[in-house]
Amino acid sequence: MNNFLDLCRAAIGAPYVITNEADMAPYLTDWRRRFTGRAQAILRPGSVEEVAALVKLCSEARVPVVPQGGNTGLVLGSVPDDSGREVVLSLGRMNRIRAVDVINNTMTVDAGCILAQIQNAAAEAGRLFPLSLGAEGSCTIGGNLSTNAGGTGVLRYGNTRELCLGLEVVTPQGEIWNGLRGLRKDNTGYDLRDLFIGAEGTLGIITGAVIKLFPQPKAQLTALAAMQTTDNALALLTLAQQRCGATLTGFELMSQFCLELVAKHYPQMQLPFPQPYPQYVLLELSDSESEEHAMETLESLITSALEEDVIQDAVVAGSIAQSRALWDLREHITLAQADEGKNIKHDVSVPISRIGDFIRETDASLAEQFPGIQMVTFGHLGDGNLHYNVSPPVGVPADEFINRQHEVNQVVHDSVNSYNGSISAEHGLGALKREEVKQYKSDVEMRLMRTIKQALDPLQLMNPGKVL
Ligand code: FAD
Ligand code: 2HG
Ligand code: ZN
Repeated sequence: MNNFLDLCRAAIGAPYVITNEADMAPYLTDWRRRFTGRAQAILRPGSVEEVAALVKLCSEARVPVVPQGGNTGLVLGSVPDDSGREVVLSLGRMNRIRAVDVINNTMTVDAGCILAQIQNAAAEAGRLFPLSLGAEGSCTIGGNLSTNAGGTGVLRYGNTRELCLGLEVVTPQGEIWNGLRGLRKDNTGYDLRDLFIGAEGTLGIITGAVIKLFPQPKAQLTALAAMQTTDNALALLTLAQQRCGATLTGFELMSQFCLELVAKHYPQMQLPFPQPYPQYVLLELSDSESEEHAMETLESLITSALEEDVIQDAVVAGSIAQSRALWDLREHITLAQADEGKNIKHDVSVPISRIGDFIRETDASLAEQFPGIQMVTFGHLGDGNLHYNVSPPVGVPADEFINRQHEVNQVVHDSVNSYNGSISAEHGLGALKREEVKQYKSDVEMRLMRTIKQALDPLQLMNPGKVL
């Protein structure tokens, strides 16, 4: 027996080596339906030892490997190319919560655990795992770590990198590195964990992690505030940070156009205001004292913001259902824009203080060069991270518009660069932004990244064509 796929079958069991077209299909197309690749097979190992065995076989046969979690990535990182040579290694079967330590405030998990499953396990243990994003019902912690995902709690709890204390990784040679340490302090040399976090599967396969847990807040309140401009939204952020300190756990910006898209595609979701306003901010407060304390803080913030003319109107959710309804508006923007048709995404960050200027200047340049272009601007304002997305002008076919993606990106990303910002704040580079990033990183930075890749993966078998 020396056929590569037969060896894979022997290593993990024939049912877990998928080669038939219909069963492979969901693994080959990305979430945005921008690309469909081909693969020799989808491999579905059930343990770290099986991952290691498969990676060794891939290394011996020189078969490139594309690690995949929930396949919710937005930058073409989790799907194979169209050569048909690659295999997709899906972590989906590795979905065990391995241990919970409530005194150390840590949880040890398999990389294939779905984020929502981890949030629920933390809640059952009386703790909070604060990573939260629209795809949480299907993305995996391995994918979150590999993209260093952001989400809506970064303002208070940091990116996924900040939520991870230890990793277990299968190296490109098929060795197992057990770095599952639940330590807050460990200065014993280079931080290998931080190399694998955000590497988008190009340096190895994350198979397990020790993640941080937090106390559950006593009360969580959500409010939606309406305002005229993004400068008003920034003024509200400063006010909220002064008044609420660490209790401010969410601060999300959305334009009226974003919410119109949501209302168009999800008519059951309605805006709670009698009239439209140009901008909205969704605020979340998490209070460790009491519901009353949280409500007092929030109401006093809103009263001051109204008095100072920073905001024009606001609603505070009076129940969990109302809070969910407000968050649903925010979390359906991506879905509504996808329902509307193909679009161009820009996941950018600039210093928070410059966001108003960035939007004004870049909106004007785009409007001049692409008349009628429709801006779908929203995002994690508290982190300086905008989803500065664009949809085609009315009447222009999506494919025609997408053909001009390069020109549109150039305008947006040059502007981001002039503000010393980043062209990928939280989604990663994948295959989509791999070439573009070279324009904005120095030769030294690119060379250091290539040196690391070469040292860890000299055969270039781990997710080739992604990131670098
Ligand atoms: P995949 O899509 O399967 O993979 C993503 C990348 O990680 C690929 O390069 C893949 O090769 C690699 N990878 C996956 N698993 C492993 C592993 N175990 N070891 C090594 N490499 C691996 N992202 C945000 O940051 N913030 C958001 O708010 C956010 N909201 C979203 C909302 C929606 C509706 C959608 C569809 C996506 C959103 N995303 C967001 C993007 C996406 O959900 C995240 O990037 C998520 O972390 C990807 O997880 P996944 O398991 O689906 O990974
Ligand atoms: C979000 O914040 C995600 O909702 C997706 O990062 C953003 O649709 C997007 O561009
Ligand atoms: Zn986001």
